[in-house]
Amino acid sequence: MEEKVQGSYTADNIQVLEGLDPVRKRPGMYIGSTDERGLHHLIVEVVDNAVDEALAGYCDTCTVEIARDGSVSITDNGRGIPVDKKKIVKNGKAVEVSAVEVVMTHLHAGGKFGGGGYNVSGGLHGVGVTVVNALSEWLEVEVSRGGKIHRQRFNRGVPMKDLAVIGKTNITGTKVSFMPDSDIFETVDFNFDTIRTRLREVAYLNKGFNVNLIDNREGREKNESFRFDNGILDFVEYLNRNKEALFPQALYIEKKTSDNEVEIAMQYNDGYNENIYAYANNINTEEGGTHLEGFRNTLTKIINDYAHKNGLMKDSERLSGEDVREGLTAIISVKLKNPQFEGQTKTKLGNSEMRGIVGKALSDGLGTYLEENPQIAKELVMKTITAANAREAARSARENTRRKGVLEGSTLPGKLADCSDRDPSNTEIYIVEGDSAGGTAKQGRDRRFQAILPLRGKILNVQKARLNRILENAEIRAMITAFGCGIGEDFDESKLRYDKIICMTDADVDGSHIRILLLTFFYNFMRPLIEKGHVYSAMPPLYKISKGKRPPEYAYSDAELATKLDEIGRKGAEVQRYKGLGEMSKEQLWETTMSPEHRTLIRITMDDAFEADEIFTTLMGDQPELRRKFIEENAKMIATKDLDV
Ligand code: 0RA
Repeated sequence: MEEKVQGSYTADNIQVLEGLDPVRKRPGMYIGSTDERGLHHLIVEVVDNAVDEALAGYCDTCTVEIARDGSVSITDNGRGIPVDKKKIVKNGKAVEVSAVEVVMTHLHAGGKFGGGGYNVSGGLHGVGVTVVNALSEWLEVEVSRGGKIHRQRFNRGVPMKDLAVIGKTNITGTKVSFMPDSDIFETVDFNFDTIRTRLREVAYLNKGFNVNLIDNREGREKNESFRFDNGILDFVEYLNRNKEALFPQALYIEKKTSDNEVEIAMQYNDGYNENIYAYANNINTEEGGTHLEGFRNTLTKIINDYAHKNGLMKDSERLSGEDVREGLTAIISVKLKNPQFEGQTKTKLGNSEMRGIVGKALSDGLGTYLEENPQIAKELVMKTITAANAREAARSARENTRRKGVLEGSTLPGKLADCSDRDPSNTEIYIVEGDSAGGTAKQGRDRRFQAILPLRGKILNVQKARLNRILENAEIRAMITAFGCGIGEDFDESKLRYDKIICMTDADVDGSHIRILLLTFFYNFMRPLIEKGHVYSAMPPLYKISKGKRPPEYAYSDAELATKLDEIGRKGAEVQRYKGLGEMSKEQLWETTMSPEHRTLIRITMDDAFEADEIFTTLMGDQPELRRKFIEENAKMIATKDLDV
């Protein structure tokens, strides 16, 4: 029911009616995209409101529940959205509606009406629950506040009725339930794991905050709860869980003022990667910003100062930022009143004061820690000096290899059987596992355009070695020389000697492992090769099926073997299982795996390579069980993937 307002009203209690049509017309502008990512963003938007309430000190629990019908509800125990009446102009008329309705139907009205706390308003965030309402087939909001339960329902952002009281209560809070609009989203099927990852992050970033996730969908029933009393300290220990830590416990620094809050957690491990995540108001600032700069600059300064002051390093020497961050896992989380988000994806913090605030917090916290723990401090400095020396060694190793022409490809490796065509756009190189398969491939190939490079055994895991060792590795040097395009900063696609780089490994677990190691190397040192689509995986068959006089058939999986046997009849059929490529005759290898006419090649995407790299960087550590499982999965994935030639 719309009530007419009598008499005059002042400008400041009139809100301009901004219909929700723009949101439905250009959803991407408000939630980034209408794919799975955008869909899950709807939940994030509502959860952020609950986190806001938590930051303001009014809320400690948030529950996300997926209903049987696929809709989602997010419940919090915050103050509840205000329910008092507001004067607005609606369809050209001055009317009074509840604050709930204003929040739900007016863009930018979601902001708190005054009051303290930090406002989450970065990037795509902060558009709030209004956008969720606009993009939902239906949305229902239930507010417990002032002793009463209130409810209102909307269809595609349009209120069905006014806010109504439906009962009594002695708690406060908000429950928002919604069904995403399938006219807008490519998919409306929520993924438990995607939500889980984000909720876990929220729980880590807000210590003591309880987050529950419940899936009630038929056959997918599941639930999980997160609460981390040590917040980002627990986060860092989680990230380092498979590594050998240098500090017995992660270092935690916290500094609060009335205007802002800085938290830092850090722990070194025995690896070589830098793993630093920076957040501002719970938003992952992927593009970095002033808080990250403050952290980095100060870290370099503190460690150099300590090393000089304690005679661990000559005054003339200096550790670089990279040296002091080698093997460092850290989280920097800042909360501030008016965050400025900049950059391409609005995930770069711009508030210049945060540089000094984070720097000061770190120098106080880490400074004290180093003074109080001289043994650890010394170990840490020695580690960074080792890193500096290794970096220097790598630089000269690179200089050397360059001088010797290895990186330029002037002296080709002895094991390479090159092709005769010199036009790179026509040629391809097969990276083959082992000398035996290499031999067959050399005999079976078309030497005009196909080159063969056999590698001995497993190649080096580049995630577990420093650059100088990587460059000393014979197999890696052979690849660098054969490809001719250099590595890292020196990479030059125009010098690439082959159009296709084809990993031809056995169709077993070891073969998968080697392929992943190769991808990890390409991803880290020759990434444009993958980005430009030069890297492929060959598909050798697993089985040969012979029967009578008919030409042999090949199967690439157990499932395919079964289907083929059904087709041709099992009786009299003979099945040979290939244990390795080396077991095939050169004719068979050509026919099944190398001839452009018959073979199947799988182009490796950045996603594949990223996944491989990710596994070696963070997931596997030294857990053989996990590694085995992953490799088996990967073998399956490659075998079942849509194939394109
Ligand atoms: C506007 C003002 C206040 C709280 C909220 C909105 C609010 C919104 C949502 C959305 C989901 N959960 C929420 N909880 C709170 C401040 C209320 C006050 O000052 O009492």
